[in-house]
Amino acid sequence: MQKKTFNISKNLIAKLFVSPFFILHFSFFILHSNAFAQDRPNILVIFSDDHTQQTISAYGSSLMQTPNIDRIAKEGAILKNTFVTNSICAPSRAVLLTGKYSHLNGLKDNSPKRKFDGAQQQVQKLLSANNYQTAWIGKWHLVTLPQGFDYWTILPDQGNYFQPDFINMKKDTVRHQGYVTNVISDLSLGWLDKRDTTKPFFMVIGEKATHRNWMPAVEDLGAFENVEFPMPANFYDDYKNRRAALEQDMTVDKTMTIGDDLKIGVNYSKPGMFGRLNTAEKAAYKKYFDQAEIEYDKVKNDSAALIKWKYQRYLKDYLSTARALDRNIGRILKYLDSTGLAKNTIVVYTSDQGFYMGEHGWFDKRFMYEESLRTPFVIKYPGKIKPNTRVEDMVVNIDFTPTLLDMAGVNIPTDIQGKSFASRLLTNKTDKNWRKSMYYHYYEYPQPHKVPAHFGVRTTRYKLIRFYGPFDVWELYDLEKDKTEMNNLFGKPGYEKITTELKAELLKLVKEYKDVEAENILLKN
Ligand code: SGN
Ligand code: CA
Repeated sequence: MQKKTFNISKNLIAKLFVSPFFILHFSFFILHSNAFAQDRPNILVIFSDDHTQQTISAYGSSLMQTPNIDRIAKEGAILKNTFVTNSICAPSRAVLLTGKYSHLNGLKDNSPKRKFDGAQQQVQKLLSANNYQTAWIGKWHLVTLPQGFDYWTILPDQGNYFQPDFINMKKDTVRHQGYVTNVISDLSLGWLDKRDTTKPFFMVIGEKATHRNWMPAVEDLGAFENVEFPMPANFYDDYKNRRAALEQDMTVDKTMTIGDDLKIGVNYSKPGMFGRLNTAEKAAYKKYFDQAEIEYDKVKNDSAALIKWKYQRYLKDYLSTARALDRNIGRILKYLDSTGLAKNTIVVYTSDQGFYMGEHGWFDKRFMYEESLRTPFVIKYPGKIKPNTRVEDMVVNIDFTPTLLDMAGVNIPTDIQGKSFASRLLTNKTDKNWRKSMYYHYYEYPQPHKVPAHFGVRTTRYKLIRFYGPFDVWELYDLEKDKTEMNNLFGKPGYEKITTELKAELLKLVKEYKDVEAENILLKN
């Protein structure tokens, strides 16, 4: 009996070997793996802060044009459904470095007490071990200093928009003259110029833009002066049936300040972010914001008019910082073109998470709702990724690192929780086995912004969220019928079956990703 089985399988194997199907796939595999291993690409990741899809024209935004980000998408791929695991800065950076969820990489929130363990496995170390030269330049925000990079120079904490300080590898703090986005590009291009050209490079450019308090470069003051931005339909959300949304402290109306955020009546001689402007910058800021103050004075005693004015001012400043960001991305792309590096360099543009541009009346991020759950992701790799590739599959930021390792021909360690989507990008075919749901877990409560801790699951159609901490509540959304997540369906008649299914999916993901804290909460009720 055993012998017969062996004969059959031997026969089958022999047939398979000569089948055109096998030859095609085998030769594809050989070509594919050799292309990666022999000619390792350079990898450049431009990682911005709080830059959201709603403000990027490649994602369909009409708020502004972002020609250089769009160029990456046009020459390569745009990922339409990219999500983060924990919508906040330092945790997202830790996910990028490790390819693991916060509960495993150890960085659950932005608290300065929670230090990132740099001794752990990280993408730059894996690439270094495969002959890469590695660098991180710009915002870092992980409290402990970078480990495993050949070169780094980082902003302390959040950094400053003007005359930013940088901590260098000698641990000295050095002040640079200029606007932060320009300075970060200068330092990045400077490193590229002096790098060891015998090795491929991996560089992350950590941008400060478009983070609060949205200080534009002098040349971008007034860039959106005559524009009236449409307010999102749910700007005046009353948070009905959504206890956590009612709890938050991140509204344009109440949380956003007239002074530091909207730059009215600020003291330019006090040390701090405005005190850092040089004489010419102070004069330009004063001239521009004195004019804005005239408009403010007209509306300050009329709450309905004031909130509209705040919204317009918020967008003007945020989008102006995005303008300098996009312009600097253009500068970096031009450098790659002019040095001939472009043809063998993978360029990724992404952000640590999305952001609210007035949806639900908010700025900031944190919630598992669409605007902050999503993050932009565009990538080009000339000759390998077809121009204008559109990926609709659900990609999560744990997938970034394994994908880059895969493209570099480096083995993906089995403890990395993300999956490579390299073959999706290179073949332009949808993988039927790709994930159909994603898992999210946010922790930082109460300060700042009072968003209760929560975790949840998102499928292509539904989202189930479990808030915990100050109160235990569930939320359920049908994203097909309710794109802006205004109608919490949890507990409503007719939704019992889908709720049970989503709870089972959530428990499955929690177990798969080894999130013991969430598992214990789910098992209790
Ligand atoms: C600062 C901001 C917050 C922001 C956090 C985290 N306040 O504390 O609004 O949520 O950073 O942002 S500010 O008054 O100092 O601007 S993150 O992008 O680093 O996660
Ligand atoms: Ca951020």
